[in-house]
Amino acid sequence: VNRPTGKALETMKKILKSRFITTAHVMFGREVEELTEVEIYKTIAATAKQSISDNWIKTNKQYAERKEKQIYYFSIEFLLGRLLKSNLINLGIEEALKEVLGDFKLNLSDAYEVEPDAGLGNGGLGRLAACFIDSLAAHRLPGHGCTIRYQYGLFEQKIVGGNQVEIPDNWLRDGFAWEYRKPDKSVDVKFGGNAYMRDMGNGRLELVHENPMIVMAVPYDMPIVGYHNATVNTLRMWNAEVNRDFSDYGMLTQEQIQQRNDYRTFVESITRYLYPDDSTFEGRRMRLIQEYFFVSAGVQSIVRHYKKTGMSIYDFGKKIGIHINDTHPALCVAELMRILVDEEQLTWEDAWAITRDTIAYTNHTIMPEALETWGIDMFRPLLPRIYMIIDEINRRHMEEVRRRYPNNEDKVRALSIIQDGVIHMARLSIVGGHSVNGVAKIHTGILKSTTLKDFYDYTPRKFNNKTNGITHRRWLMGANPELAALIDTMLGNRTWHRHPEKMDGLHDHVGDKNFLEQLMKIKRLRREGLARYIEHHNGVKLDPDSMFDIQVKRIHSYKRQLMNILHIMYRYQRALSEPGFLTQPVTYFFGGKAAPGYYIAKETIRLINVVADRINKDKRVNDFMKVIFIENFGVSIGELVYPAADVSEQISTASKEASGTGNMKFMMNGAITLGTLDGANVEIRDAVGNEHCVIFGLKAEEVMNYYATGAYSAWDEYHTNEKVRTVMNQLVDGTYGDFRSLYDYLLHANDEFFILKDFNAYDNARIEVMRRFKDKDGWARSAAMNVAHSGGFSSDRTIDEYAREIWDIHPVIIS
Ligand code: 26M
Repeated sequence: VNRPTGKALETMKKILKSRFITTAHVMFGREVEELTEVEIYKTIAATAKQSISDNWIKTNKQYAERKEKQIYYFSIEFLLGRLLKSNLINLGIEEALKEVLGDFKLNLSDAYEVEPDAGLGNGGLGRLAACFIDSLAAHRLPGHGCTIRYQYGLFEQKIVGGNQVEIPDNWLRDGFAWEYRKPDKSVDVKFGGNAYMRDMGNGRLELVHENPMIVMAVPYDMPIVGYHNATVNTLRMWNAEVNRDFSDYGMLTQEQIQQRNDYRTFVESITRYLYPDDSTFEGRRMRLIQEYFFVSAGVQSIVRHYKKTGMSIYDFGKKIGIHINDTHPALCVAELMRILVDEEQLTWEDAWAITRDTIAYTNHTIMPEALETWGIDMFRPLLPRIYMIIDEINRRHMEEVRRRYPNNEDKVRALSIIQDGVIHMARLSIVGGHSVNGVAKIHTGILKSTTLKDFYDYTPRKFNNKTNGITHRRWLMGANPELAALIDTMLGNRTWHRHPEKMDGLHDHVGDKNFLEQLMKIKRLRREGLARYIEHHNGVKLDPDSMFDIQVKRIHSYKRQLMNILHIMYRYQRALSEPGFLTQPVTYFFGGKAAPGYYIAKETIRLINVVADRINKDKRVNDFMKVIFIENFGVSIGELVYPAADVSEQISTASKEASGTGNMKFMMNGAITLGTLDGANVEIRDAVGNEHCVIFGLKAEEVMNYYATGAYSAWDEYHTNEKVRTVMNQLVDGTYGDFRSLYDYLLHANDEFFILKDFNAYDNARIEVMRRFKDKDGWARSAAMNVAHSGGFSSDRTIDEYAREIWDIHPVIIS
């Protein structure tokens, strides 16, 4: 499908216009001229839905008729952001609608801003899931999402007096335009009670589950629109509600009334809110309840739908794939076993073969404190039957391990799913599936050699790498339409829209002065746009010709925002004592949320804001440096930020960032990576070459050696490195108030992320970046090289690899 022009465009406009008017009448009983802002947005969304619904119905029908294998991507987070613009782009009607609205003196961009972000995720993991479903539909692949419909998404961040304050994200307040409630597809999810096997007398055992608490899971479906094709897949979000036959009438005793109230309170709390922590595992009971709730509802509804197609249950694994995004949906393994054994009456062996064929798992972290484990004490009373199943899976698994490694109880312990009273969810995911993948080459390498070494030795063929990607439709075509148009012009076609790897054709043009000039013009335009936003929100005026150096991501020690701000403090202090020290104007940006209970992360935010305030008011340095904290960073603000960047800060301690995906968004928009050899930075460096990025710091191997030998001392570093000592002292000598917590953290935790150790290397790297920025032509060439080689980081490439190498699914052409 190509963009309509001429007569086709006129016809499309006519249809859209009449739909738009009628929709306003039907939904609001108003003429278009009378609509409020929110009503205009909703009318546009409803108009777009009319272009979606036929294809959605067709897609579902044809998937069922053709009995194609279907993939279900289970993720406890889908960080979708706004959907109107990306839906219009994918439908190919953005231009036409813009013109139709123009006839009414309405502005489409204004309407975009009315939509709240669907913020059902913390960061990288949730945003990856969102990019993946976009790419699945773009490639006509039969793949769907399964998640929780949180009533409150990730909190909104306000900065008050330099501190982060969390405001509840009531994103459903005005209703969510893209969801369809499907009460007839509800399923029951059971918690608690008593589970045991009863002898049927005929030699068969039967499962009995007495007195469970029953929660009704109601699905809300969202259409996922393919790019310029007829595919519309589904993201199913589950909502917890009180059971069907729960009602408030009848004669009840005080005790019964109390019980009912308790039940209602419990049920309504299950899908109330998203846990705002993506870095440390806390064995919170409600989180386990959320996990089982959406897993059980999702798997039950998949099996129910599958059986309706009439295919044999023995073919389930050939026709259905279930992907578990990190371990949060790992209970899919046990839930599928439960359904196959208890409800479908399969033998354990048959059920197990099917389950392993069906399930695949992605690991997203090596950080030990993030790995999920559940104590049996909490787990068993809550999910008695699921516990029995995991115990049996493990018993059989252990038998096999002992056959393979006789008299090696160390191996048995390392490979055991249940160890010392806790269930290891990563181990369950590996044993219960046929594929385990990491999210960047270096990350997969570390999994194999270190974190999951015992499992790699045991089943090496399960392990594979799938380097992450981002959808270029949202992050380039949507966020930076001028740059997309320039690429169209330079390549002479739009083939890259569908085949982003074709962007590498730009490589032949990096010597073209006119191209580079246009590119730099667009970068300047985007910096102006961000500067306008910041002036409005922060009241700070910025120089759009300064170098925009940006670090936006969740605040976490291993991502080292602290190293960044300490280095800014160091340069500021040098500038004050050495006139002429600063020669390149730089604006430093930070953005990101801290988990509400993460004290060090919150103190880091406070330090950034205090330093920013001081520097931004200091006339002596203001022509050369400003520091900005961007409040409430998320998907929508990201769309404004990534295109404006000159320098992409990717400075995690090597080995700690599994992949990163912000690094790819920056690169695709022509920023130069200033980073460590961590996660996908390594592959970005390989794609652009050392001349077009700046790499510094300890290597992953060196970091891991220091951990293994304990040969690093932060105290020694502090005492021998004057730059480090001077700036560290400013945390406690009153220069910026009291930041003893950060000072103590660095020294007493022995600088666990090598901030002090990497400080000088970072200093040199930043000097190198500024040196390169001064060479305008060289810089433009580097920016162009980054754009040119970013096509391989489209999630379209990633999804093709999953489709071929893990899922074995194929495009289905919807006609
Ligand atoms: C789990 C249990 C309880 C509470 C919260 C969680 C939880 C939620 C999200 C834990 C981790 C979560 O996300 C981790 C994450 O975002 N990891 C990132 O995944 C990206 C996509 O693969 C990578 O690019 C990042 O490097 C990785 O940090």
